[in-house]
Amino acid sequence: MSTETGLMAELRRVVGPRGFLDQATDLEPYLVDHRKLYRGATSLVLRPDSTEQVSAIMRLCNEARVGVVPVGGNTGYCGGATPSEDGSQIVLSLARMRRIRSIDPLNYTMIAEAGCVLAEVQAAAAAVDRLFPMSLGSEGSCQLGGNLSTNAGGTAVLRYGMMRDLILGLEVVLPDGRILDGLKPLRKDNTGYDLRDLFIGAEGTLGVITAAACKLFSRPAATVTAFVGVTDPQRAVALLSRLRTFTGDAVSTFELIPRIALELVLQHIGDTTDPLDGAHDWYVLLEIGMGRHDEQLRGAIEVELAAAMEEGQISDAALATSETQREMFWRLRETIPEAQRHIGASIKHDVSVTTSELPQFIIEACRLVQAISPQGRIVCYGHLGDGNLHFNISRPAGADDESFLRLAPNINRAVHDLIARYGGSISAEHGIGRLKREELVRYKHPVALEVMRAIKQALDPNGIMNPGKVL
Ligand code: 2HG
Ligand code: ZN
Repeated sequence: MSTETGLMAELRRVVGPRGFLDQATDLEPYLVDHRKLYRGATSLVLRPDSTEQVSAIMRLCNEARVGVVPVGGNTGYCGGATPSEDGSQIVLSLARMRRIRSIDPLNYTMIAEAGCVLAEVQAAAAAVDRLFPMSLGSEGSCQLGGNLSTNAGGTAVLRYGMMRDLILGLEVVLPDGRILDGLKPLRKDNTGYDLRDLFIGAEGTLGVITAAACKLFSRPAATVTAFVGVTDPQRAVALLSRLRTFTGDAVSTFELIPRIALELVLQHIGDTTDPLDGAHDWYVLLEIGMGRHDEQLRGAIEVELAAAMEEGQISDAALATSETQREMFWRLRETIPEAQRHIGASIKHDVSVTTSELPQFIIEACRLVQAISPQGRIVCYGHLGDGNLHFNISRPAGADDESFLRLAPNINRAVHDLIARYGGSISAEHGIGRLKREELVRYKHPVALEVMRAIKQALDPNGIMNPGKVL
């Protein structure tokens, strides 16, 4: 930062004292990523409260060639929002831009700013009897802008899609400060290249998303939540297909959970009990929501699950009978990452294959990992309905974190090479950030990489937008 003093003074003028953090204690929370994989350095965090301020910041930083790292709730898994170690980059927090600018229940749309916490967006939709269906473990702290920039997935993708599918238009500040106003809440707008999709999933490397026109949906009048025991993932896949057909695609959640994950949760997380008698090798947490026949929905699902049991497709099932029980079922799934942290270091993979091939993938991946770490504890769970697995391995009981983590490169290579053979993805929902930059080069099609680099060069020729991430 050669012109640091002058630039600092100008930036302070733009955002005012409330938006200008330069004291060590204030900077600290922005230096470490959620998984504590990276520790960066910075001398400045800016917290603008309007798009115009973001625009002025970007213009100044572009002129001074200073890197800018946008951050939302800092709950990402790949270090995408952590500044570099050399202290040369500025952090840009959108947390003060948290207005719901407008809601149109008849058009089923809402315009919200990037700093809105996801739970606030959900609540604003609910207040007008609508649903914003994006739902994930960190929804109480993650922000809309981060969800957009990482194209978040979560637990309702099966029915409603990923973040990309939930957005109609964006307002983006480009690296040179120009404002790209694409905030039209239109379902049809066939006027050339889809610029919106460039910024979703770009992890802040092409511009700063400041607001979004979000799609809303009808709230299901009735919801059935079930916890099901199955002998293997193959049967779980068959059950999903059965219930999708039976409900006319009203299954919103279909999460696969192995016995070991349930045991970890029961052991380490409070207010949890096993909903089923006896142990099962695998479980499914599923949710079905419907608008009509609500009084009959529960009965119909019960009958269908009983038939599935009769035919040996499932081993047991419990339906939540109250909101409290429903929350407990969800806790059994959502606290798996937290429960896994209790047993030491883990090596994580966020992979996807087709749902139909997922059971075979699990078998082969387990075999490969066991050859490298025979005692490693495989905790493989996730969004079966999306073909997305969190294929995580915890260190062997009694082993030390460090020696286990030394196996990470070998294990990553084995799992990702297998994924490549399946034509799957090495990052289904967590993005690339810094963590998977080299993996992206190895596995992404070379022509796709060339196009990505050309887009980056066209929009950010000075390379100031979240430098060192994704590409
Ligand atoms: C989940 O589905 C998250 O719970 C986190 O994507 C996955 O911790 C993980 O590996
Ligand atoms: Zn997940």
